Amino acid sequence: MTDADRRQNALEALRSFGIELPSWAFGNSGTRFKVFAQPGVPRDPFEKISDAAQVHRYTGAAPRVSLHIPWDLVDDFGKLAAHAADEGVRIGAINSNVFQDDDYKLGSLTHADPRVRAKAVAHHLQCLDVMRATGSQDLKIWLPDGLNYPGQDDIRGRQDRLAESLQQIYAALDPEHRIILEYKIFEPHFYTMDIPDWGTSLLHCLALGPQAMVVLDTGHHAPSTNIEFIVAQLLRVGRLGAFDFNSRFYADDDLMVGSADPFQLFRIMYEIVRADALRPDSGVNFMLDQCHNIEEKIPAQIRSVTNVQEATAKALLVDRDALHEAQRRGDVLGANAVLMDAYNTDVRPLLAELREGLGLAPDPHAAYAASGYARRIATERLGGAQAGWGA
Ligand code: LRH
Ligand code: MN
Ligand code: MN
Repeated sequence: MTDADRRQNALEALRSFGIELPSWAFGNSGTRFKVFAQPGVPRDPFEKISDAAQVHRYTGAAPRVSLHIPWDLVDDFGKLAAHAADEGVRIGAINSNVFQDDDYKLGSLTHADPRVRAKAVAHHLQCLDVMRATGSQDLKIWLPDGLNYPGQDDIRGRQDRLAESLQQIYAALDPEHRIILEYKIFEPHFYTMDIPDWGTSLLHCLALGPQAMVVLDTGHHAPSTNIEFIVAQLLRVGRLGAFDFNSRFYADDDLMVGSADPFQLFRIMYEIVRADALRPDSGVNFMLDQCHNIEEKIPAQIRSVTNVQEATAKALLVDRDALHEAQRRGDVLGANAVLMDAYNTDVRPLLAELREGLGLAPDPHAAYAASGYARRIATERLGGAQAGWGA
C-alpha cells in the first residue's frame, strides 16, 4: 500500500469515527477547593445538549452525548431525546450515580444491608427506563464502593454481593442493551475499591454474559500502567465496551484527552486500529469523561475531539506492512521507527481536508470562536448550573 492509499484509507475511516461527549463537561465544575463559575454555562440538561451539539457542529465527529442520572434528570426524557435530534445529536450512554446519597456511604451494589443493595439495583432499573425513553443502548456503571481500612468489611463477601446485584440488573436488560462496567484503582476509597482493575471488571462481565463489557477510563490506573496493553488484551477477548478518555498527571485528573501524553493516546489508538475496532459497529464506544475547571468548556471539548482525531489519524497512517515485516525480521529499531514515523507525521492538513470534505470549516476552533455562540449564551443564560462535581 502506498502513502497515498494509506492517507485515503485514513480519511475514509475518520469520516465515520464518532466520539461521545459527557453532559457534565458543560456545567460548572471544580475541585474540592473551589468551583469557578463561567458565564453562559447551561442551566439544565437541554442546554447541556445544545452546547454539546456545538462541538459536533464544528468537528463533525461528536454525534452523541452521555447523560448522568440524576444530574440530568428531567420529567420527559422523550422530549430530551427529541431536543437532541433537533440539535443534530443523539443520547449516548446513561451513567448511573450511586455516589451522592448517604445510604451508599458503605457501599451500593456491594452493601451488607440487602435494603441498600435493593435501592441501588432499583436506581439502575430506573436508568434502563431512561435508556428506553432516549434510545440509548449503554448502561454505564461506575461504583464508588470500596473500603478505607483493612478489616472494615469482607472483601470476598462484597464480591459475591456485587455479582448478585449485577446479575439482577443484567436480567432486566433489553436485547439491544449492554452493561458497560468501569473500574478505578482508588477514590473515593483508599484501601481497596470493589472494582479496582480491568481484571475484576472483566471477571464480572464474563460471569454476566455477552451483553456486559469493560469500560476503560484512562485516568483510573496506577502511574506508568501500560494502558495500550490492557486495550489489546480486552480487544482480544471481545470485551472492550468503551473508553472514558481524559488526561492525567497524578490521579483521576479528568483533563483534556491528549493534553498530558499525546503519545500514549496514539499508542492506544494504534491498538484500536490494529484490531479493526474503529468501525462504528465494533462495539467500542469512544467517550470522553472530563471536567473543565478553568478553561472554557465548549472550546475544551472541541480541543479534546481534535486531539483524539489527531492521535487516530496518526495510528491509521502506520505502515502496517512495513511494521509487520520489521517485526517478523526481529528488526527492533526498524519496527520502532515505523511506528514513530507515523506518530511524527503532522496530520493537521489531513484533518482539515476531512472537515472540508464534510462541508465544515477546516479549523473548528476558529469557526466556533467566530460563531458568536459563547457571547450569546453568556447574555441569554443567567445562573448556570453546576456540574455534578465540585459542589
Ligand atoms: C469516576 C468517573 C465515573 C463517573 C464520572 C463522573 O471517577 O470516572 O465515570 O461516572 O467519573
Ligand atoms: Mn469515568
Ligand atoms: Mn474518573
